[in-house]
Amino acid sequence: VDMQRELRRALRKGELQLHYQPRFCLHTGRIVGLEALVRWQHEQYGLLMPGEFVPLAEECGLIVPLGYWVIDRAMRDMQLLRERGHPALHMAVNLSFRQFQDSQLLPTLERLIDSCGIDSHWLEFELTETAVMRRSDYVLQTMRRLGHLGVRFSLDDFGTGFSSFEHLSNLPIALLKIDRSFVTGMETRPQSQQLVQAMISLAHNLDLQVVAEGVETLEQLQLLREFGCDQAQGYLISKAMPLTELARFLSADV
Ligand code: G
Ligand code: G
Ligand code: MN
Ligand code: NA
Repeated sequence: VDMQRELRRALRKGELQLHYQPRFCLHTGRIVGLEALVRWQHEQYGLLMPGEFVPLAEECGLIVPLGYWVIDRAMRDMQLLRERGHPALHMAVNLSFRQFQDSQLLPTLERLIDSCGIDSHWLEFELTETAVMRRSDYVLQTMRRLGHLGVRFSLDDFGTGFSSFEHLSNLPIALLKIDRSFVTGMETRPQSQQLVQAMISLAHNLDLQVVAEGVETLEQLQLLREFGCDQAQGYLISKAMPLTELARFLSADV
C-alpha cells in the first residue's frame, strides 16, 4: 500500500486522534501537565501508534501539516478542559526537527495562539536531544524566536544524545525529560540510578526541572523522589488516553 497517500487521506478525513498522558508532580502529588501523543485510527488497520507512521510523515514532509493539526487540536482540547472547570495544565507537544525548520512555524503559531483562549505559556514543545544538537546556532535562534511567543521547551529523550554542557546551558529550555531507558529496571540497576541522579543534578544546576519518563513502579517513583526529581510520567500514573477518559481521570484526581 501507498502509506503516504493513505496518510494524506487520513489528514483530510480526520482519522488522526490525540491521546494525552499526564505528568505528575513529585513535590505536590498533583497532575501538572499532559503530553499529546498522536494516533491514527485507520479504517482497515485499526489504531496505529506514532512509531508506525511518524517516521514516514517525517520522510515525506507530511509531518508539517500533521504537526499543525496536532498543535491546533491540543490547544482546543486544553480550552475544552478549562471550560469544563479543570485547573490549568501544561500541554506538551512533540516537535520534529522538520517542523521546527518550517518557515511558517512562527506565523502559524502566532495565529493559533491568538485564536485560542489559552495563555501561550501553558504550551510546551518537546524537542529531542538529537534534534537540538544539529546546527546549534540556527536551533538557538529559532528557539528564542518561538520563546518570545511565550511557549516553553523541554528536551525529550535526554541521555540518549550527546549534548555538551556548554550547548545545553545556552538553550532556552525549561525541562529535561530523562529517557525511559534509564528508568526501566532502575530499581535493580545501581548504574542506572547513578546516571539518573547525575542527570537530575545536571538539570538542577542549569535551573531546569526534570521529568522522568516511563515510570512503571512505585519503587521507581520512590527512588526518583529521593533523588529530587520534579515530575514523573509513565504507566504507573497513567497511559495516554483520549480526552473524555482524561477528563474523568482529572476529575478523580483530588
Ligand atoms: O505514543 P507513543 O509512545 O507510541 O509515542 C512515541 C513517540 O512518537 C513519541 O515519543 C514522539 O517522539 C512521537 N510522537 C508522538 N506524537 C507525536 C506528534 O504529535 N508529533 C511528532 N512529531 N512526534 C510524535
Ligand atoms: O515523546 P516520547 O517518544 O518519549 O513518547 C513517550 C512514549 O512512551 C509514548 O509512546 C508512550 O506511549 C510511551 N510510554 C509512556 N509511558 C510509558 C511507560 O511507563 N512505559 C512504557 N514502556 N512506555 C511508556
Ligand atoms: Mn515526548
Ligand atoms: Na521521550
